[in-house]
Amino acid sequence: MNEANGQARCSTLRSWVGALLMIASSGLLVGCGLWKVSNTDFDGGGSEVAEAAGWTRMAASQHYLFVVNVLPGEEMFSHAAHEAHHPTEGELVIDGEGLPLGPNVRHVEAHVYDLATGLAISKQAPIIELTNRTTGEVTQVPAALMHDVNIGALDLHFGNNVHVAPSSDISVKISLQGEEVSVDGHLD
Ligand SMILES: [Cu+2]
Repeated sequence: MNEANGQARCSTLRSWVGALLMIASSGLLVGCGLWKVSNTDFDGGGSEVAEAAGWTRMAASQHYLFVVNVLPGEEMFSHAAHEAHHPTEGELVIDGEGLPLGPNVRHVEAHVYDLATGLAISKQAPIIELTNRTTGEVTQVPAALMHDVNIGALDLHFGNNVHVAPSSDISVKISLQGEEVSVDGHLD
């Protein structure tokens, strides 16, 4: 292994250790369930009553770490649209098709990491299913591969824009290679 290779591996390992520490610091690495969850809610604009505009959850299965974000809808750009318009915010779709924005559209995404290597999974798309526990509606989220136009490849993830009725409790189930996690949250 040459020195550059060694450094690249070392920095991958460091980011993986960082992710583990984030999980551990959430205080939820207890018990012996198949998966563990960490919770971070954020509001839409700093109001005193937290409006859940979105949230982040982490869960691990036997071989994968899943970081699930539910966000306000994001504009998604194909390579051609990205070249033509040079957007300063939104997401560049690498593989698949981005669904349009609209009323009550949320951006549901899953960052999936191989627990053995710490590297982001990009070759195999997970199945992403959103269940609205308030309305009973079940939505398959087409797993397009994308990353933020500013952050670039470090943000590689799967997901899409989907409609979610306001004031809903939702569950997001992610399946990959026979392994499955599910995370819950509320959206105002
Ligand atoms: Cu995305």
